[in-house]
Amino acid sequence: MGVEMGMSRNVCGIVGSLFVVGLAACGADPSDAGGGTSNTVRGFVAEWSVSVDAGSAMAGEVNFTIANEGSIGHEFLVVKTDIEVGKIPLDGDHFPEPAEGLEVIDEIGEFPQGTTESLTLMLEPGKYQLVCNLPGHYAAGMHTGFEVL
Ligand SMILES: [Cu+2]
Repeated sequence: MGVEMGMSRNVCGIVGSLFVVGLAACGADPSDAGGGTSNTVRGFVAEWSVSVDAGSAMAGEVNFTIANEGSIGHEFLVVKTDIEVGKIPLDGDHFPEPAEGLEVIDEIGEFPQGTTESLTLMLEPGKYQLVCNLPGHYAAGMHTGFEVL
């Protein structure tokens, strides 16, 4: 799975979350799972984005395999929150953990560029954000929405 594919899938996922029709259209094309539902999620972190190849998963065990495609270290947090994507209130250059209105389910701690890490979690239904909360990184765009159905 290439980087460029992951990026396009992420865009599709955002559209799909806004429009049910878009979600169906994305799911219909087997070459583009963006916006689709999968409990085996692949993606990458880089400056300055978090991108995954599925927009949602079914409640239960979800595996995230995340490559650091950037040129510096990043982390990968799975945050359960109803706060709008990208709008978690910051305290300085990052958001506090814990904080009101969000729950950090688990994380891949900072891992080096060029490496891939995996994280398997039991997730309950709800809205999530997949983010990097290193200083300045969330504000720079390292966040994407994810939903557990
Ligand atoms: Cu980062």
